[in-house]
Amino acid sequence: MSSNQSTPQQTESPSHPHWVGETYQDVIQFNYRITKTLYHQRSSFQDIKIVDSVRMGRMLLLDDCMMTTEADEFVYHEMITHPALIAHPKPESVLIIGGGDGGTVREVLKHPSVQRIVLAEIDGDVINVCKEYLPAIACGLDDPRVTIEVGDGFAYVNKTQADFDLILVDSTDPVGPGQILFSPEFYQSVFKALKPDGIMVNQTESPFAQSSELKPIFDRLKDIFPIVRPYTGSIPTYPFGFWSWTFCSKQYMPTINLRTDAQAELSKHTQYYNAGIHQAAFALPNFYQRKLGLL
Ligand code: SPD
Repeated sequence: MSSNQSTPQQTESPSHPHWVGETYQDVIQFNYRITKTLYHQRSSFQDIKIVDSVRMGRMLLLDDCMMTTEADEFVYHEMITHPALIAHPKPESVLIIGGGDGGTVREVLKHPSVQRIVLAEIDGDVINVCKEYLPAIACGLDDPRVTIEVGDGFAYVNKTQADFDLILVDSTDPVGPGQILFSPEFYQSVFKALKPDGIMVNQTESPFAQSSELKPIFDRLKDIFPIVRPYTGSIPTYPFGFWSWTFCSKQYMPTINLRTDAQAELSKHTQYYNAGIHQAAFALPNFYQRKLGLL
């Protein structure tokens, strides 16, 4: 969290001075009071902003969309990683698509069985900026087990065959450049890039998002993976504060035959994830089940 909660040093917009925010479908705004803009540049792919906020610490925004904050990043990064890593009997090789801030890498590195992590991130500027301004999140990126591939994640999985135990898709939202990472073609390539008992997890937006966004993604995943289980967690700085991921597996179920010893050891080093959260996260509220056509 920021220790500097004094007078703001820069303004962000004439209409909302000293605030940054995210607009959801032009009908809702989620705004945060900031003390300082630490970095703001356009890369070859997107607008990158790092600000220091009064309440949620430093924040990374890409194209004015909240990606991560120091205060609550642990929820997202623990939940995109640990359920699958604990459900797999021996995760050794992990591919992360996106995730240039490094938070997902940091969590995967908590698993001693993992020998190789490839991070395929399209925007090298995101990696460099996060290393400089969000070191507690990016701290694993220089680990010798990590290979960073700056380039198109879809192209990377396309040329990969049965190579990974896990593929974690830490994408932006399904608009603009991130849209391809929600396509049937991408999911098919991920399926091929996984070993015969591999697992994919992708971030799948808020259960409060419109059914027209959620159901097609769920249906596409079910067309390709035999086991598809959405799960949820609370992330205050993402729109609506309630988020989902989807566990997509060729063989292993998400809530049975877990590595409980590893889970207990891991829980000494997590802030959100534990054995109870693992099970509870896969229990879906009725409104969400209805949106997905499960009820
Ligand atoms: N609406 C925000 C979705 C962003 C998901 N990815 C965040 C990246 C954090 N590593």
